[in-house]
Amino acid sequence: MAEREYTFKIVLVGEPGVGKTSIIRRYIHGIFEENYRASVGTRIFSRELVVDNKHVTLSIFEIGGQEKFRFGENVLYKGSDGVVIVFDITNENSFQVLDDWFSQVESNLGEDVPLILAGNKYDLGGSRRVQRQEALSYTSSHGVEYLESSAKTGKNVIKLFYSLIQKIFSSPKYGS
Ligand SMILES: Nc1nc2c(ncn2[C@@H]2O[C@H](COP(=O)(O)OP(=O)(O)OP(=O)(O)O)[C@@H](O)[C@H]2O)c(=O)[nH]1
Ligand SMILES: [Mg+2]
Repeated sequence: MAEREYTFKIVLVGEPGVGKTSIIRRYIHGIFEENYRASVGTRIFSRELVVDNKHVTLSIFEIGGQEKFRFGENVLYKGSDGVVIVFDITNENSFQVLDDWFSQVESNLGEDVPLILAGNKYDLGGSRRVQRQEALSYTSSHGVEYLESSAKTGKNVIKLFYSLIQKIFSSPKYGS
């Protein structure tokens, strides 16, 4: 019997410079670049993988920091199956404004959208400004999973997408 194929849209959101593009680039191409170029406009990345014997095609979008200031609906969220909110563990502000990102996600996709919070730049632990414990208590109050990642070393990058896909499969929409 032919296996069903799934196509999921995933968006990464968060403040400028936290590493959204770098996480995607690491995941899709297995590379890392030190140079920072702010993302302008929309680029869609795609990757196929198998999760728990299911064929999945991911379309991955990034919503940049400037999008936060657009009120109401943001068309980029439309049809998203899952979200990664990213902050930078060396940048306190990127953590402090997470409420804004959570409410933007919620107003566009509802409360129950599969979601993971990523504390990125784990490799820069010496400059850490946000303690793991703080982030964990923040996420437990929102009922979401927290992972620390590094686009530079690759730590938890595959796991981030894998866990999110598993959450999508166990969400009411796909209900397995
Ligand atoms: N050391 C380290 N640097 C990182 C990591 N992730 C991203 N960076 C660096 O941080 C800077 C910003 O990364 P981007 O991936 O462009 O950030 P972004 O979130 O896409 O930023 P915008 O597109 O402006 O919203 C770049 O110089 C990256 O090289 C990481 O895990 N570790
Ligand atoms: Mg970017």
